[in-house]
Amino acid sequence: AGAAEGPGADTERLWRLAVATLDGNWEHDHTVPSRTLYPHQWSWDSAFIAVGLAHVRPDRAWRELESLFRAQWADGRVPHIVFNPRLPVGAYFPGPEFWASDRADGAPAAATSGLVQPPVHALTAWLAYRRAPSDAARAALARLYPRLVAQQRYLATRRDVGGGGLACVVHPWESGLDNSPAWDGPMAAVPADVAVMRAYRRHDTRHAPAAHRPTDLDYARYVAIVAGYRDGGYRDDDLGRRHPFLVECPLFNAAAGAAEHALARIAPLVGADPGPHRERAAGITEALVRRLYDPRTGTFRPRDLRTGRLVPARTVLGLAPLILPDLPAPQVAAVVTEACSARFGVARQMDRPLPSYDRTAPDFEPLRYWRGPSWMNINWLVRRGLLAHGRADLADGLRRSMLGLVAGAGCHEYFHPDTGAGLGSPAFGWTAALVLDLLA
Ligand code: 9YW
Repeated sequence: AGAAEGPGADTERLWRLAVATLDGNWEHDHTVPSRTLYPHQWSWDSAFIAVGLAHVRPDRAWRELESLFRAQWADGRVPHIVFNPRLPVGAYFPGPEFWASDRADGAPAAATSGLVQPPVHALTAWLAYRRAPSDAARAALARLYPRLVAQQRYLATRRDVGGGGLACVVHPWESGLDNSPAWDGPMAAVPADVAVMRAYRRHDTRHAPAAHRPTDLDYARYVAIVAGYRDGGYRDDDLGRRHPFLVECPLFNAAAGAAEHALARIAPLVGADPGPHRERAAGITEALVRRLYDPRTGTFRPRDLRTGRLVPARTVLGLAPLILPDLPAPQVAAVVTEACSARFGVARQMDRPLPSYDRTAPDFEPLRYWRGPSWMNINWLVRRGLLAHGRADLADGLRRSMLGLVAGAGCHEYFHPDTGAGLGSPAFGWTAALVLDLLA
């Protein structure tokens, strides 16, 4: 695209498209992932979006993060959805009435979900600051710092159900990769009745083809897990005995480790001690290698705490530990090998986009959400990881592949991993934000 006008013209066109997408999704103090599919505020979306905003509207980057953290719970959890009270009842399913955060101890004034998402916020706050440092940015960082620390403390204490130094996710939604094949095993053990879903109306399938989304059985289980957690007041004590889904995820924990590295950089700017962050970062990296690395296959894979075993599926989640600057050399080499294998196809010159799942697997589904399609946020994290470990050659291949997707299809939510066709929402917040970061 744009070849006739030259690369400069194409860059200009993508830049304008991305800025227009972010502006169109801006909603008084945050950016919606999508006006149609996701009309409220989502946690890790806001984190990625802040990186893009820092390039064009730095004040909004801080408003984005601060509005999210205003909805932090007393125990430190940052909810995965903050509901916009200006929207009508029924604007999203499951909505505030289903989550009933107003009935839970320690919930904020705003209506929120009771789940979390991967803690990429400290990393992106640091990157936003570095991109546009100013007195106002430093003041915002100083206000955010104790909240970012509380977020980490929540995960390191209440969520270390396995007792091995990693946080567990209690719902596939917490992983950010809802219907990843990684969750098939753990999800199969969750009792649920598809008939329950008939009492509700799904929101996503009103705006996107059902074949591109999780199934009704997936949704029945999503809802059942939330209902149980909610009915226990979203308390985390005793989860090991009573909760049906408990998994240690390599991406989630790599994000937590990267957060400690970022907090170590932020701390001196706000008059705090970086030492404890460095120690915690080292602890998370060590625990990730010890608990989620499988030397037999040379991969990182989630651990199902209900069975004690690593899940068999090889998904893009396993590439995420590369974002840890202190990942030991043998694991770096193994992850790069996995990334460059036929499963994921990362290369200096990529012939196809990075998929979310092993493209050689028999159950690879190029259209269905996190079971094959290519996603910009994951590409962006893997690219950062490659840069952190001296693989600028591969990072550059990934960058060109990412820009090619958006040049060809626009700021879609996800992309067909063979053809690059746009899927899901056509005006998606983090896609726009991360494209700006690539272009800048
Ligand atoms: C949900 C908003 C969210 C993303 C998730 C994605 C999907 C649905 O949409 O989740 O209810 O959480 O899987 O990663 O944050 O874009």
